[in-house]
Amino acid sequence: MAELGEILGPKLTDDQSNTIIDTALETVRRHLGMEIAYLSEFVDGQSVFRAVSAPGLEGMIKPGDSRPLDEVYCQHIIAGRLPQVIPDTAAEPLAMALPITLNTPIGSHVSIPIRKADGSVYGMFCCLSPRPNPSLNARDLAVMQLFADLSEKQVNRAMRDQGEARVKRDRVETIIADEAFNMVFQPIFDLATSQPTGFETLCRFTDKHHPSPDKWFTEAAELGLGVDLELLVIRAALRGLNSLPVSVYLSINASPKTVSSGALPALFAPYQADRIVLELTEHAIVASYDDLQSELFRLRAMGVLLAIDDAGAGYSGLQHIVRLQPDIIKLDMSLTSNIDSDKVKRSLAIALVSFATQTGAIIVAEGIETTAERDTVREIGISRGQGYLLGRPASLDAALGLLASFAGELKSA
Ligand code: G
Ligand code: MN
Repeated sequence: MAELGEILGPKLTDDQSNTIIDTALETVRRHLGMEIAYLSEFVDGQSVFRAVSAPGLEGMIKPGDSRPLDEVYCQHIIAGRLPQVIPDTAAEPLAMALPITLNTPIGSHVSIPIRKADGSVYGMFCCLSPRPNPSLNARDLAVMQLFADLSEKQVNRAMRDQGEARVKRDRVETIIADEAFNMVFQPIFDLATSQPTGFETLCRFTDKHHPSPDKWFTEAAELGLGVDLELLVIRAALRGLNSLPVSVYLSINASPKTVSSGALPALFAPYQADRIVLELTEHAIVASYDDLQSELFRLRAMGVLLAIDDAGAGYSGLQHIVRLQPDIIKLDMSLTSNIDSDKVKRSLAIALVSFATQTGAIIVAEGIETTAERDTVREIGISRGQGYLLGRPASLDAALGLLASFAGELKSA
């Protein structure tokens, strides 16, 4: 695949690619002083014109038109029954025997087969004139070959991109159809009591094509399947609620688009809404704050708590926090990391704690990996923490085991 990528060069848009082919056709046609140049594709026994340069002759030939392969020169040229360069069709008995030669008429003809990456014939790069063109020679063919090669590259590039898009779509559709993922649960601790108070549900896909789960959500979103995938994952995450004690909440991730879709209240309805925290990611672009706000209002009226995820990660500043007034602010792990030794991060966290105190919000420090980080965030007044030091994302059984171990600790205390 990498090899093919190198041969075809960097990605171009379809428009850029079409412009290259159109320019190649026009250049060759003018160089040879002929009336018509086209790039065709063979489809189901037809020669379909994909690109055409024939100023003033649009009524005769235009992109999308087709001719039966039996009636045109193409197959005879590929089989070697007709030469690639025909300065005068009158000198070629086979050409003269084809009705198209006199009907069109075709006086001179030059053509080069265009091949797919696997070597099979895609179609033809062709130039023709109603008049004979006695000057046509091998050098003209060599020049035309350069432009045909360039066009061939574009054709193969477009086919590669279409193939990749199809593979991508198949991959995401399979994941959705097979629900090919597991939910894991990462504990969120109350830093004052050192007890787990809730769990963030995180999705782990069985297909490791993308090692990071985020990439699957991004890819699904690119294909217009982002909301479908997120809703499926949220449904799976919620099932965990029934197994967990009522004092424990679940923190569930959703993009603004999924919230705005209006599908969440129905998904949440069978559950105790005040045990659900909805984590809205800060880096997600908000298309309409009005739609988002009205859906969030519905959800919060049900008792759902709102958390802003990845706060301080620097994607969209403090927009969400100011506009949405969340119940919980999740401090991004980039700010927690080394907070014990980094004065600037510490100052920002202190400012957020002050903001949270005044607005009645709770802060959760994400990504705590060391005791020094944990102690620092606790010292500056952050009330909850999450991270590998405290507990890794794990199965529901492991989450229940963790809770049981803490219940035992309490009993024995
Ligand atoms: O964007 P969000 O905060 O929802 O992403 C959480 C991700 O961070 C999960 O994939 C989770 O596995 C990972 N994660 C959770 N705790 C830690 C941690 O302490 N360190 C690191 N590096 N990653 C973590
Ligand atoms: Mn999250």
